[in-house]
Amino acid sequence: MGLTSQSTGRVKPGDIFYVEKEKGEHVIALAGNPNTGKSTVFNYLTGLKQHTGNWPGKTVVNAQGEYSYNKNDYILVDLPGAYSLFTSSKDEEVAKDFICFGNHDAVVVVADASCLERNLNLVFQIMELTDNVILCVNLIDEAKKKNIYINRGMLEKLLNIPVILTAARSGIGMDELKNCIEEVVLKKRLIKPNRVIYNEKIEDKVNCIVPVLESYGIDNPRYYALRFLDSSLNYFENACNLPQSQEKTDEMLEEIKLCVNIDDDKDVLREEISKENYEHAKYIKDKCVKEDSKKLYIDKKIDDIITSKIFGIPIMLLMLGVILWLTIQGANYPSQLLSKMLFSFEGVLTNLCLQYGIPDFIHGILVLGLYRTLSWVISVMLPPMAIFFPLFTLLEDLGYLPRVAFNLDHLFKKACAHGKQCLCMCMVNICYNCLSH
Ligand SMILES: Nc1nc2c(ncn2[C@@H]2O[C@H](COP(=O)(O)OP(=O)(O)OP(=O)(O)O)[C@@H](O)[C@H]2O)c(=O)[nH]1
Ligand SMILES: [Mg+2]
Repeated sequence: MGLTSQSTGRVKPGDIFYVEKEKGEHVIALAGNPNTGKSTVFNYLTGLKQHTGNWPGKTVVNAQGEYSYNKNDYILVDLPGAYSLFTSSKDEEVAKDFICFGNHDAVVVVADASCLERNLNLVFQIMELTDNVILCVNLIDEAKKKNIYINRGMLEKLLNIPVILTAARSGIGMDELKNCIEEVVLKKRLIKPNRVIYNEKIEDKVNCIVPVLESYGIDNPRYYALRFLDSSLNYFENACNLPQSQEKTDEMLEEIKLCVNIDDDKDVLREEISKENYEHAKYIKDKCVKEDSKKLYIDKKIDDIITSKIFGIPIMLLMLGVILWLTIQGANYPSQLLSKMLFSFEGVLTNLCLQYGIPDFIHGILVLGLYRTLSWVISVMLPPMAIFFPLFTLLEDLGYLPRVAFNLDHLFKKACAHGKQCLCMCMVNICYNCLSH
C-alpha cells in the first residue's frame, strides 16, 4: 500500500479548500487587493448580500454563492482581500490558500482601476499559478471621475489574459464578465498568460529547479521554483501535491539545493524578484493607463498629510472628536423633543384604557411597560444613530477610513492586532459613548 495523507498524518491543503460541486458546475474564485469591490461583484452575480463597505478587511473568510448563466451553473467564492500571496495576515492567508490549493476552475482578479499598478503584483502571482485568470478592472466610474482611463486592448495584449472593465455597483460590464467566465471554463477561450520574465541569473536558477520539481510531479513548478528562490520555504513545504513522505520531500529539497546554491544571496534574490515584479507593473501601467497628473498630484498631497507621522493621528482624533461631539450635542434637542412627544401620548393611551375599562394589569403591561420602554429606547437611541451613521458614511465615502486603519496599524500591531480592526472598535466606542451619554 502506498503512502497516503492519512497514513503519514499529513493533510493535503487541497483537501481543506475543496469545494463540493455537482457534475457540470464550475468553481470561480474572486480574488484581489482589499477594497476593490470583490464582494460587490459577488453580490451582483449571486444576488446574495455579502458585507461591503469602503474600508479594507471586511471579508475575512471565504463566502460561497451560486449563479447560473446560459444554463451553466457556477459556484462563486468571495475571498478576503490580499495584497500578495506571500502573507502573514490570517485573512490574507485564507485567500492565498484557496488560490494555491482550492479546486477552482478560474480565478477572477478584481482590481481597482484607480491604482492598477499596485494591484498588478497579485495578478502576476496568480498568473504564475494558473492559466485561467481573468482580470476584472473594477471601479471604472471612480477612475473616470479622477480622469484615469485604461487602455483595455493594450492591457489584454501585454498580460495576454482577458480584461473586463466594470463598475460592479451599477452593474456595468457584469454581463461581459459572466460571458468571459463561461468562455474560459468551457475552454472556448484558451489563455496563455504572459508571465513576468526575470533577469538572467534568476531565470537560470529557475530553469535548473523546474525539472527537479517536475520529476517529483509538482504542479506549477515555475511558481514553486520562484518561491524556493525567494525563501518562502515553509510555504513551499506545504505546497499541495508534494511527495507524501517527509523523506521524499527532504530528498527533493536536497536535490534542488545541489543544483542551485542560494544560501549566500537569498535576500538579494528575494529583493530582485520583488523589484522586477514592481518594475513590470509600472511598465504595464505606463503603457495602459492615462491619468491626469495634476489631479493625482493634489490627491497625493492630501494623502501625504492625512497619513503623515506628524499630522495623521491629530487629524484623525480631531475628525472623530468632531463626529462624537456632533452626535452627542446634536442628539440632545431631537431626543428631548421625541421623548416629550412620545410621553405625552402615554397620557392619551392611559385615558383610552380608562375609557374602555381595560383592566389595570393590562394597562400596566402595555402602556407603563411596553410603550414606556419603547418610548425611552426610541428617544434615546434614534437621534444619535441618525446623526452618527450618516457622518460615518460620509467619512467612508470620502475614503478616509482606510487611512485611519493605516495610521493606527503600527500601534495595533504592538497589541498583536491589525489596523483594520480599529474601524469596528471606533464604531462600537462611539455608539457606546453616545448611548451612555
Ligand atoms: N463607485 C463604485 N463603488 C464601488 C464599485 N464596486 C464596489 N464599490 C464600493 O467599494 C467599496 C468596497 O467594496 P467591497 O465589495 O466591500 O470590496 P471588497 O474587495 O470585497 O473588500 P474586502 O472584502 O475588504 O477585501 C464599497 O463601498 C462598494 O460599495 C464600483 O464599481 N463603483
Ligand atoms: Mg469583501
